[in-house]
Amino acid sequence: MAKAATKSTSKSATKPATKTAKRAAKAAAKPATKAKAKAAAKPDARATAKAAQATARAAQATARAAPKATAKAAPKAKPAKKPGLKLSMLKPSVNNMTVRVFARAAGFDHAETDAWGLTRSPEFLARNPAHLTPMIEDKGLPRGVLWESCAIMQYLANKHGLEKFYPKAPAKRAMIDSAMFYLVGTLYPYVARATYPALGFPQYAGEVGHSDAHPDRKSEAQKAAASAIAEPLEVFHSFFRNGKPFIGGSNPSIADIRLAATLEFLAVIDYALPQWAKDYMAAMEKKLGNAYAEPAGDVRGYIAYVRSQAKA
Ligand SMILES: N[C@@H](CCC(=O)N[C@@H](CS)C(=O)NCC(=O)O)C(=O)O
Repeated sequence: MAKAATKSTSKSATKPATKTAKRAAKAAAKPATKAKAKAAAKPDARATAKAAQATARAAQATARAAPKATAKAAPKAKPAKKPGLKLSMLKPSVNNMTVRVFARAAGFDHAETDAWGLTRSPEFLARNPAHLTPMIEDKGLPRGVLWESCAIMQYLANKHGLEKFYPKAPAKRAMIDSAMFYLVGTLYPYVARATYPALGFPQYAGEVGHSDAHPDRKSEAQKAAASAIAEPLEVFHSFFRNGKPFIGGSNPSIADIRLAATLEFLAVIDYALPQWAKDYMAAMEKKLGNAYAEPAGDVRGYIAYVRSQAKA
């Protein structure tokens, strides 16, 4: 039932309200029984109202954008934003911050569900046996859901032709992919080992930090990881940015969003970022504005909270 309503809403929202209204009336008139008629009318009525709102919004936008000479021409109904998207996320996480920043910067009309404490529930596991967030739900996906922050950004950028964030040209795209794989495979594990103990996040099985080892050994492992960060971090500067403001050139790419979000965690250990990295993060925030600042605020708020707890 909920599924049918969502389907009907998103489809009809892209069509003019008059057509949708006609269809709704036709559909409501068809069913033989009263109960059926009620059930059929409900989602369509909601869909019609939403479609009417979307059309009005689109009409306003078109009217605003129209040059004077064509101002009298009938406004073309277009959805103001990209179609709705469901995102399950955890606010303190930079993996999640990545997709939250991207979704805002790309103008998705997405709904965020806080999955705190729910990722290992039977309902979540049935959809996502890896119990990982960020996770999006999209009916075009073979299994209905997708996790892994970079894969989510790649998918959405591909699906909606967002070349500004993820260039189509194979060589340019390869650099973005390389930067993201290098981050997730090499830099991030160091960042996790160095920061997760301070963040109060569990580490992965097999890690010293996860074991029964003596606290001194755990502290050594944490320090070793923190000192290992500098080398791969420098690679993003010297190789991937190569004198440009961002890995993506003059505009942030999905690899830049992934990198800047990752670096946010380092504040929890007072990591001494090189000046270029501080400038780079400031430039990301300046360029993306609230799209960056709002999800970053959740991560920063969590860091401030754990730090205040540590002091108390
Ligand atoms: N490589 C993944 C990492 C995702 C991840 O580790 N997610 C954590 C939060 S930071 C999570 O959802 N953990 C919940 C759980 O394992 O139950 C990505 O980039 O999306």
